[in-house]
Amino acid sequence: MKYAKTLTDFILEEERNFKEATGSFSLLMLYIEQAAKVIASHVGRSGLVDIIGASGYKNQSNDDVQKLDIFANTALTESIRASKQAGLIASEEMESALITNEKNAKYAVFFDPLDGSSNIDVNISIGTIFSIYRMNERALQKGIKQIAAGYIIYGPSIMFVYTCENKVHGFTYDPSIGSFLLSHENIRTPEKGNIYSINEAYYNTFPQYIQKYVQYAKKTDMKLRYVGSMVSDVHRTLLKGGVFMYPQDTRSPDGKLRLMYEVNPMALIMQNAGGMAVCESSSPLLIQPTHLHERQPLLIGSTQNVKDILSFI
Ligand code: AHM
Ligand code: MG
Repeated sequence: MKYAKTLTDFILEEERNFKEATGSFSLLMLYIEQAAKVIASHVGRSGLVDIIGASGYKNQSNDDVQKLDIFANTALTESIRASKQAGLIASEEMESALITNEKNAKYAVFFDPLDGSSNIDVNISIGTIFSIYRMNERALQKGIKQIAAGYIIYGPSIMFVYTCENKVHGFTYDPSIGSFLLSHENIRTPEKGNIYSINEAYYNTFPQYIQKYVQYAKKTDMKLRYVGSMVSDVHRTLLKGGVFMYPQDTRSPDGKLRLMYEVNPMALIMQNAGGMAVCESSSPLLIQPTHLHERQPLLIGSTQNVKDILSFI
């Protein structure tokens, strides 16, 4: 039987490659992995809520179930706190950042606990996104300072994808043993793909260069795919190539996606897989965030496809 490396093995092995490693980062990652499993198990039973009722769901403290995105937020926050490695925790579901009492903690963690949560009711893939920085006097650092970022996709199979040290790896959950197994080592996104992904219903509100690109795409052999769940759309783009777009438009001049929880972690993953991400014309990773819940437009995917869009500016 072939030995399959688990995410836990992998994280610990990576740690051994760093002479100065103290184990602190690995510990944080292992607690995030644990929270991902708890969230996955709840997401997997979300359709049963009307049948078995709220009492079918208990969290670790035995409280009754909350809305799934609030549950995911609590599960991640509690798990990251329990690791004692984070000095700052912030999420799309929290009004302000949580400063923990861990004085020597080295890391700051930002996350979107359940992205695309409007898709839960109709059994469409959703995800969790996280982003890790070193603690700094400045709570909001540029995306380029992320030391790791990742997402968990709750789809037909559950995957944990993360980037650290310029590499992107994917792990698929095996429920029979309760572990994520290395299934996609060193993911490289294709240089060019034939799928574009955008909510075309907003076409009339898009900036002109996006409208021109969409018109151009329709004249090529490109296909349109849009799940409306960013983790799913970006995951497909990462593996198959192409481009995902959530531009600014006249309804939302800054776009919809949040810089700290959605745009920056995905941009780092895509960049480290050899792809490209831009806000309008430059990398979101270079933006100095001005507030926690800041939004930014995003074009992300295969380098050639992103460049094609920029050529219409
Ligand atoms: P959310 O964080 O409230 O779930 O919103 C983000 C989601 C993304 O997953 C997705 O790409 C986008 O909203 C879809 O928005 P729209 O319905 O405008 O196309
Ligand atoms: Mg979100």
